[in-house]
Amino acid sequence: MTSPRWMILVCFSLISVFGTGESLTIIVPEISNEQNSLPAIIAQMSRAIADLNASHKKLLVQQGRSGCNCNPSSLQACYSQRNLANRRLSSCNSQLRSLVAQRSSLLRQVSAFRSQYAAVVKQRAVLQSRLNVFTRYQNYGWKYYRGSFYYVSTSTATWVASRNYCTARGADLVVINDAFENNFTRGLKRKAWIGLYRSGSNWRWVDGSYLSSRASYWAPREPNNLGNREGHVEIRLFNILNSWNDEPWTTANYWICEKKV
Ligand SMILES: *[C@@H]1O[C@H](CO)[C@@H](O)[C@H](O)[C@H]1NC(C)=O
Ligand SMILES: *[C@@H]1O[C@H](CO)[C@@H](O)[C@H](O)[C@H]1NC(C)=O
Ligand SMILES: [Ca+2]
Ligand SMILES: [Ca+2]
Repeated sequence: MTSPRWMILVCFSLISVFGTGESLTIIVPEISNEQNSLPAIIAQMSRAIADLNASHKKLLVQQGRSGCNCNPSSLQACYSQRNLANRRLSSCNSQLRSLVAQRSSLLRQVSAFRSQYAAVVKQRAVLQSRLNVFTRYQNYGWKYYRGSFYYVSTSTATWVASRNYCTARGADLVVINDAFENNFTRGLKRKAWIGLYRSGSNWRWVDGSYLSSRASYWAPREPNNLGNREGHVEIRLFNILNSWNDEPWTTANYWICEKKV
């Protein structure tokens, strides 16, 4: 988690407003370590800008005056006083501009920080809920492999009862998405139900997707729909890559659940 570093480095910028002993102290706050004090920094900065603005106005008035009552005999002194006033005015001006720029840059940083912070909070919640799911299935004793937890049953049941077991635990019968997952599930070495069934003239997975020809692993001469009764799929020949068979749903098989995490 980034925590922008803010610090109230207090920089006393002494701006002498006028030659005759009058001076103005303006506190210019700068960035440092304490994010908490950001609103305070911005308030201080606004005050400093107001102060500077006020002295700017004084200078303008003073400059106008110094142009007036010039006695021709001391014209030289009058000019130099006026030049001095001009220089002070322009220095005051540039400090004012720089303070205003600093303040808006600070405001931009604050808003960037706020949105970063909100994003981090959101991410944290997502991570926390994923972690909860991980912990839950790990505690059930399910096996983790490439983004899912798997359960292989220790008893046998029909396809429908097997599926009910999985859905009651927030999971479903396994959906075999690729060759890795096919190898993994047959590696469990059980004649087991998977989440594939006949839907009209198609084969469909329990997640609603249709069987893709790129990732189907039918055993030789399957699916054969023997006796026109075979609408559900088991891993049968788990020792070979192409291991699936269609089978009547009432057969008692082991089963494999999958929970994506
Ligand atoms: C300075 O004050 C005037 C009014 O007194 C205001 O219009 C102006 O915006 C101020 N300038 C800054 C930079 O705050
Ligand atoms: C799956 O196992 C077969 C051997 O049974 C192997 O030829 C193939 O490369 C494996 N596929 C993957 C993606 O591991
Ligand atoms: Ca899967
Ligand atoms: Ca068959």
